[in-house]
Order: sequence, then structure tokens, then C-alpha cells
Amino acid sequence: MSDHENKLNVTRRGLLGATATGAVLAGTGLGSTLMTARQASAAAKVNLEPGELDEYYGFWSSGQTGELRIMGFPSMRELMRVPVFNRCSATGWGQTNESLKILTEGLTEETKAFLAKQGKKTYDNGDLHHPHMSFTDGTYDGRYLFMNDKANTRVARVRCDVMKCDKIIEIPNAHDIHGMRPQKYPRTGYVFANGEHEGPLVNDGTILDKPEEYVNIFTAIDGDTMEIAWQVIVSGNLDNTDCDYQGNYAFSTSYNSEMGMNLAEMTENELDHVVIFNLKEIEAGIEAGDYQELNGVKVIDGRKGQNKKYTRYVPIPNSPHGINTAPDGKHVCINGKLSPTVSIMDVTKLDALFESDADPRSCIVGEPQLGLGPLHTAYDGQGNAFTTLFLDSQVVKWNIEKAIKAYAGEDVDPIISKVDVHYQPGHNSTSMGETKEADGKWLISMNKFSKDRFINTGPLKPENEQLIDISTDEMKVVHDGPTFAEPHDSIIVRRDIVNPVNVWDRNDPTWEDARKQAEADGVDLDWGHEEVIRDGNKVRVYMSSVAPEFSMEKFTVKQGDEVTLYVTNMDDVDDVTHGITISNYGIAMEIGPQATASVTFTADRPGVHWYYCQWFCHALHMEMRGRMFVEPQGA
Ligand code: CUK
Ligand code: CUA
Repeated sequence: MSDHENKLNVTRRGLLGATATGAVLAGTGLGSTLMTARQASAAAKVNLEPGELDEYYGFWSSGQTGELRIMGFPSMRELMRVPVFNRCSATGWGQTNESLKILTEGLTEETKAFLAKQGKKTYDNGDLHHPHMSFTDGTYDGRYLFMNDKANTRVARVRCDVMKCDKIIEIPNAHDIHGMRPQKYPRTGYVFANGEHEGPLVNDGTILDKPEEYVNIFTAIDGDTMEIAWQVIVSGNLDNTDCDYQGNYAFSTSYNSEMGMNLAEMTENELDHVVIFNLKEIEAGIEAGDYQELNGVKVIDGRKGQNKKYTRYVPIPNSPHGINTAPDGKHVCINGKLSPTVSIMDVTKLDALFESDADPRSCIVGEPQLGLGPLHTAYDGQGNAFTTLFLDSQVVKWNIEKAIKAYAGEDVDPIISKVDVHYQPGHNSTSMGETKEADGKWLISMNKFSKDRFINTGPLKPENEQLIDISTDEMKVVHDGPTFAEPHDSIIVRRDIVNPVNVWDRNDPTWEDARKQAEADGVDLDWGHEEVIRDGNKVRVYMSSVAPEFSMEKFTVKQGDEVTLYVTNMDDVDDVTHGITISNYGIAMEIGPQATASVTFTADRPGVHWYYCQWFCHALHMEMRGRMFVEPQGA
């Protein structure tokens, strides 16, 4: 058992007395109730017949795998993997010139220099926790997906028209981006990103073991340009973040208000906090020049005691984790993690915090005790909330209004029901649940452990994502979905909102550099081209592909040449993707219909090397191959 689990278990014992209600309810075994007819029909919808289409897209993170995954929902069929922070063998992501441009252009000069010394152009790993779609007027608009990289302090964007990553930026000054959300209103707009881990503001080695000089940084990114709009220095660390439906405030949880450097110190206080960011005041502060410029970014000081109107700190029990704005546009749930409570914040009371010296807790209008280890909350759009209980291995359904009444002294129980999940849930998501169009049909519980739920895969087990029908008060688990490391978070989006194309546009900006180079070389990329252009020891090879042939059956280069290979897929048929793999050169890339892709390598290995199409495209796909001749040096 890790120290972390140990600590949580100790805490659980300590809390048991305080959560008698939760403990009693936990034992009622609601999960074993017989399936109702309504639920039987829901289950039938899950098991789609061959050829039937899903009602929703699921966009799944993959944690330390570093990619985005696209699911059919509710069937839970994995449809696609979109490489983002990882290196992908199938698509050539991290190897093609087009992907390397995206992976490198947003890095700081300092990072590029550091990586060059490691013999790398970019990082090979990432830790993708939070995928969220761009919003317009409080609901998803189908333009972009944004996601964070906790491992290497980056934020990425995926275009929803082609479902490929088009931008990755490193966030300067911050350390290790965790919580991340797009602005909901009027549109995205800003993408808010939390630096989770503490460090010196200028992290050049001058300050090392002096935690009293460490800070954390909140960042607002312009989601259209993917440039940093501004940053705010805060007190305490930053974990998860969300924002309101009015476009006025963003808010982040802090589990380490102590600024502790070890477990005991980080969990010392009974109360940590949520930081409220006043967007209008911050914009005005930037306008008025009340910032310092650091690594090209305007940084505002929003620490406690600054007495300015940029931030407020609302005390919250105890090491709060997830923060989720309800579709009612008014309430925000802050999940207590080490406290059995969820704190309900009313955004209509936030103006008062900034206008007067009101008690910061005056925006808290409810604090129901729900069970042990509340981590994240999702919504059905009908006034109910669904909170994961990590330690209890349950999801609890509860009513927001009743919780507010109970807090005001009325004798009402906000808890509606609990369901056992298997095991230890982190995030949960409801269909359209983080938008004002939450539809109350489905809940996914993303569980960290699967233990005995599947046949054994050895010491490393899959996680388990459970599909729960929430159309009635009694929640019913209707499907187990094993999954590889480690989907933290997901969104479930109505399929009419997402409309990707089938074939690339020849003028897509993705291969703009290839287009320019071809023009300079007098090659028409839009026509079946086959050219070898020599430029000193640089050789550019242009070929096209139409199933089942490459336009060149062979080409010749010299040992030591720096070869750039451009391949255009001239097929304009749905689903006819080609690829090119060069044997024993470690080269492989995907070329979608009407796309151009390129890769650069040094032809250091003389001899005959076959290149072949690795994407099954035709009855004669095996024959879709050709030879690269590499003449030995001095020949
Ligand atoms: S965090 Cu993983 S369970 Cu990164 Cu959203 Cu809460
Ligand atoms: Cu082209 Cu296989």
C-alpha cells in the first residue's frame, strides 16, 4: 500500500464517526435491486446491434498514455485514438515534420535547448488528464477540444473537424498543468489552466529548498490563438478548476494551502481553499499595467493580502479536489476529498465578496455530508448531483436544493441513493453534464481499480469505467468498460454537435510547409507527382499514392543524404487511408485521404530498403510497395 492510500485509510477511520448516515446507506445494497423494465430498455440501448450508431461521442483522456480517445457512447466502443503528447507508431505522430512542428513550436527556447541536449526535439511523454470541448453560450460548439499535460506543463488543442491535434503550447512560469477548463460564456475564449506544483517564480536554480519563496500560477490562454493571455500568482497550490456560466469568474481548488512539501505538511490544515478569480478585474489590472512581465507573459499578483480585487480565498474543508459548475448556472460543487462533504458555492454571491469585506464563506450555501472521499461531481440538469466517493467505492446521487435547505437548518436529507462501483472512482461524467444542456440520461464512473472484474492480465490491471443509467432515482450499473492507463476524465457530447469531415481539404494548413517547399521545387502537390530534387546533400522525394500504388516504384539517394519524403494520398474516398513505412529505417506515417505528410531522415544505411503501405487499403495492399536504393558512400 502506498503512503497515499495509507493516509487516506487512516483518514477514513478518523472520519467514520462523522459519516454514520453515509455508512448506513452504503450498506443498503441498492445495486442488487432487480432491473426494472425501464432499465432493461436502457441496457438494450447499450448493446447496440452491429451497424447501429451511438447517440453520443465520448472524449476520453488517457492520463500517462498521453493521447485523447474517442468513444462511441453509450456502447463504450473505443473508436479512435488521437495522439497528442505521446509518440504514435501507427500515425507517425512525433516523427512526421507536420507533427514535430506542432510538438515543438509551442515550447519555450529554454525547453528546446534542454531537450536538444538530451538528443530530442520534443518530449515523448505526457500526462493528459482533462479533455474539454470549446463552448459557445454555455454549451459545446464542436470547434475544439482542449487538454492538459501535467507531466510537462503543456496545453493542447484538437481540431474537431479532422480530429487531429493542431496546437501544443508550454505554459511558462507555471509548474505541471493539472486542472483545465474552457470558458463557458459568452464563448471559449479563455482556457483556464492550473499549475499544480509549487516552485520559485524564476526557477533557474537560484532558489532551491526554500518553500517559503515558492508560488503557484493560474493561467488564462486565448483558445483561438493558443497564446497566453495572462497569469495570476496565487497563495497555496492549484488543483482543479472550473468557471461560471456568466463569464465573470473562474475558480480553482487548492489542497495545499499549507504550501507543505510532504504529505504530513500538505494535509495539516482542516481547511484549505478555493481561489476565485475575478476576470473583469484581472483584465482591468492588465490594462492598467499592474503586472510584471516574465518570460513574455503578463503576470498579476493575486496572492492573499494583496488587498486587490483580483482574487478571493474561500475556506473549504479539507484538501478539496474536483470543482464542478452545475447546469443551473448558479451552483458550484467543491469536492472535499479528505472531508466527507461537498461545499456548494453560489456564484450570485461572489460579487459581494469583491465589493465588500464580506466573510468569504458567505458564498457557501450548502455542505452536505455524502460519504468518504468525494472527488468529482456531475449533474443531470434536473437539480441533482452525482458525486464519486473514492474511499467508499460508490457514486452518490443527491439533490442540490435539499442540501441547501438542510444547511439552512431544515430537516431534509439530500441523499437520494447510492450505487456501488468497482472500484475507487475518480472522475464521473454525465451526458452533456458540464453544459447547460445536461440531459440526465447517462453517467460514467471512471474507476481507478478493476481488481476482480475482468480475467487477469497480470500485475498490471486495466481500469474500469462503469456505465450507469441515471434516468431513474435508483442508479443502475449497466456496463463495465475496461480501459488502459489512465482515463481521468471524460466528456459525453451529443453526436449532432460533432461533425468531422471524411476527407482532408487539399488546402489544409497542416502541410503548409510541404506546400511551400513543393512550390519552391516546382512540384504540383495536387497532381500525381514523382520527383527527386537534390539540393546539396539534402534530397526531397515527392510521391503520391492511389490505391494500390505509389507513384514511384523506386528512388535512389546517397548514403549520408538528408532525405525528406513527401507523400500525398490522391484518393478522395472515405476511409481510404494509406501509409508509408520504410523497412529498417524506423519510419512510418499515416496519410489520410487527400492529405500530404512528410518525414525527414538521414539515409545512413546503404542497400535496398523496401517501403510499403501499412494501412490496409486495397485487395492489392501487399503489393503497394517500392524500393529505396541507398548508394554507399564513395560509390
Ligand atoms: S484529477 Cu484524476 S481523478 Cu487529474 Cu481530474 Cu480527479
Ligand atoms: Cu495503401 Cu495499403
